[in-house]
Amino acid sequence: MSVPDPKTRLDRRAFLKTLGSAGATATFVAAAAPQSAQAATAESLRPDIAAGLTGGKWEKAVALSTAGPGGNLNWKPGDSLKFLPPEKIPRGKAADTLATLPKAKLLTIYERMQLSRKWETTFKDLFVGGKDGLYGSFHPYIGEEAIAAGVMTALNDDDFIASTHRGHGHLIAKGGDLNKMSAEIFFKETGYNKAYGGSMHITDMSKGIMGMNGIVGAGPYLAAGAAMGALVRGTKQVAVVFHGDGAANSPYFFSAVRSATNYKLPVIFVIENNFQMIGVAMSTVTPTKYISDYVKGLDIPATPIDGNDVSAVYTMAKAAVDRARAGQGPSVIEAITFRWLDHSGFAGARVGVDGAAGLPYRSDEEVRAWMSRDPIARYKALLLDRKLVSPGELDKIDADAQKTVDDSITFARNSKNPDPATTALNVYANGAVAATQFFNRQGLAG
Ligand SMILES: Cc1ncc(C[n+]2csc(CCOP(=O)(O)OP(=O)(O)O)c2C)c(N)n1
Repeated sequence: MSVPDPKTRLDRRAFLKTLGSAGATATFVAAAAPQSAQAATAESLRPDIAAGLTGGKWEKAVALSTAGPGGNLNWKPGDSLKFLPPEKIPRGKAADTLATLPKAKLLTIYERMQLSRKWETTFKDLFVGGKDGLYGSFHPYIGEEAIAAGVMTALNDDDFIASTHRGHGHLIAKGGDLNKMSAEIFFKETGYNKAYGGSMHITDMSKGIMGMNGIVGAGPYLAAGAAMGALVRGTKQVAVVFHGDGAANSPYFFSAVRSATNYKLPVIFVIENNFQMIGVAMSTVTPTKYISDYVKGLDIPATPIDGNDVSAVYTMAKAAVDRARAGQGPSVIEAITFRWLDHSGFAGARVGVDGAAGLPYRSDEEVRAWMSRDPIARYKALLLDRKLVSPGELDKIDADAQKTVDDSITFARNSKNPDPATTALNVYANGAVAATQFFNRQGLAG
């Protein structure tokens, strides 16, 4: 069996063949990358995978996450993330463009990024601290806030968004209601879904929020459909779908982008490339260096940008929105970013500490490097460096944002649990009939 040489560009076919013959289904595998910080021993992998990858001559193995971002071996050692400038203060044309926005808008961007960060951080502390007995899925967006904030700044209130399982930041950036969202996480009757949805089903059509969505890859068609509706009605509304790098590998993404290009739909595909799909190494599923390369050939704008720089996100989103409203069709924006915490829940997180450590599919060094590119700190530095706002104004927003978050949690705690009699209501099927049928099948009908 031939073994791909990980020191050079990966031979994907050989690699996947090797993986297949080793019976591996995914996750992180091993390669020799001398710059690695997090070494995994051969013993820590399934022996058949280890033997398959090394031809039995195992010497030293390291997690793939260090060979390229997220373990994407289409990156060669020494490649740099040119779209992630090392500077702490974003500069250049995008920053100049953002700086022309009215001050109130600049402050709203900052406020919504902080609300998102503080709301999720507070919930992280509540989940980890365990006092409120919280349970259920919670996919944190911490570290990715500039994407939602930048895109939403380019949208009108009546534009549509389709969100993901990682959707709290999208809702907050579009002006959603924190009280109702907190109450939903507490499963109280005052929640967005009256306690029956939880984090992944929050929807607010009054704000054009077509819903968070637990089905990976479902968003592209929802947004394309909303865009088609807007086109037919002639309303000039635009639809945006946010989704991850993993979802971009779904057939729905390809199909929706192709159809949207064909019909020149006013839709924007925003790929939040955080290089992580739960714990799957990108090398096993991603055949290109950039996800946006997937749509080459359609002749639509498809650009990787620094997703941790709100000025880059806003400027690119504004161009895409203008193009969509002018009837020129869709765009793809690949916002490069990183999530600080675990995929879902809070493994490796501690109360009062940012980021999660010790997760098996990434190195702590990688996490620290990305945390040093904190999108909020960088936006704050930009605002202050250009004297667009005063430090006192930002301090007040910080304090007010924390109070709003805390108030929403008090609201949730003080709300009632749902009445069990409402269980079968608010479902698409006729709830009462469906419940009767269910109880009959179970032999429980009274
Ligand atoms: C259709 C479907 N397949 C699989 C899953 C399980 N799943 C939940 S999140 C996830 C990874 C998604 O990765 P990505 O799209 O990159 O988003 P991220 O979590 O990184 O934000 C998977 C496979 C699912 N929810 N839906």
